[in-house]
Amino acid sequence: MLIRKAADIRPSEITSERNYLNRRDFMRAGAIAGGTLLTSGAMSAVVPDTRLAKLANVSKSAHSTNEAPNSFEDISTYNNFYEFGLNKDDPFENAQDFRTRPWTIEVDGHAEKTGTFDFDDFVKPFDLEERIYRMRCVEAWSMVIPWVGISLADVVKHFKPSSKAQYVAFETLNDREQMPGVRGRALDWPYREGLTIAEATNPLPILAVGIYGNVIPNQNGAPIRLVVPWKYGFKGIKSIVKISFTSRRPKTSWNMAIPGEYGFYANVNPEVNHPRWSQARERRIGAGLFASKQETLMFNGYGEQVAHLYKDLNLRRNY
Ligand SMILES: Nc1nc2c(c(=O)[nH]1)N[C@H]1C(S)=C(S)[C@@H](COP(=O)(O)O)O[C@H]1N2
Ligand SMILES: [Mo]
Repeated sequence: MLIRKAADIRPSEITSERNYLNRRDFMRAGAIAGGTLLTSGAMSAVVPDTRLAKLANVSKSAHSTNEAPNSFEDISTYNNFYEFGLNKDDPFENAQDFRTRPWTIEVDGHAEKTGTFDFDDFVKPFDLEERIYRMRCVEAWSMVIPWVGISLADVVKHFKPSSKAQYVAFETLNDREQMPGVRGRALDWPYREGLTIAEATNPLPILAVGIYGNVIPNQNGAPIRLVVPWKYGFKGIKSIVKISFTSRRPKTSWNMAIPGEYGFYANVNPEVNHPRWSQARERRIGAGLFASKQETLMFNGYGEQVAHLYKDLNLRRNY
């Protein structure tokens, strides 16, 4: 993970690139709207990208923050998704034609229900909720994102894991043809992440399928990605194709790549600095070039809901 200079953010350039709608985009909008999750009809005025259909039956959540969400522009053009390139605007540039249908999710390991499920069938049993969460990247920037997603705890319970299932592991699609970053060796592909079963059944984590009430943009991890708001952003694995219930702690991508810098737990902690920079403060994307950094909160401000999970853990060692 690299730190980008503020000068790398170019909202003015991005705006002009977004304001086109070619024939293929139009056809894709039709194809997406045909999915069972979705309604046809008017697009939300706050979302300029007309390819992203509106999600139906989304309820509000008591877990949402009332902090102002970042703009759709910020959320969908300033991304980390190394499969599509290393610069913050690469995922926006390179993921436009990424195919997210048909899409299957394989569930395996220590659970009663396993198998390979079509994306729509996978999501259908669960309630769609809007969850407005802070996201704190380990690189010391942050955003507030109005996700739409399903409760990971509900998903885990649905597959009926056995007592052997101590962890939940996730994998991203690994497609050299569609993902230019996978042809490079920035990470050992596929991107992998994992949680303990206690973390995965906490009420906060979601599998997100939308942003701002609409289908999630490709560059944010379409069609389905993990969001764990009290952990550094890299735990939020994108474009998930596999979920495994394991008895052993799974290997996770950034821990494999640089174990001295990125741990398995990766709980947001302003008191434990990254070896190369402080984690005490963060730059809120969209706050303006002259805004001062804000203080980073323990567990990203979600301590009341999650601190109990770590009462027997040394948080300085298990960062
Ligand atoms: N598959 C995959 N998932 C990923 C990443 C990635 O490179 N590949 N980057 C992570 C990092 S470092 C962050 S901060 C978040 C960024 O999510 P966003 O672009 O939707 O804000 O995605 C995470 N999930
Ligand atoms: Mo990140």
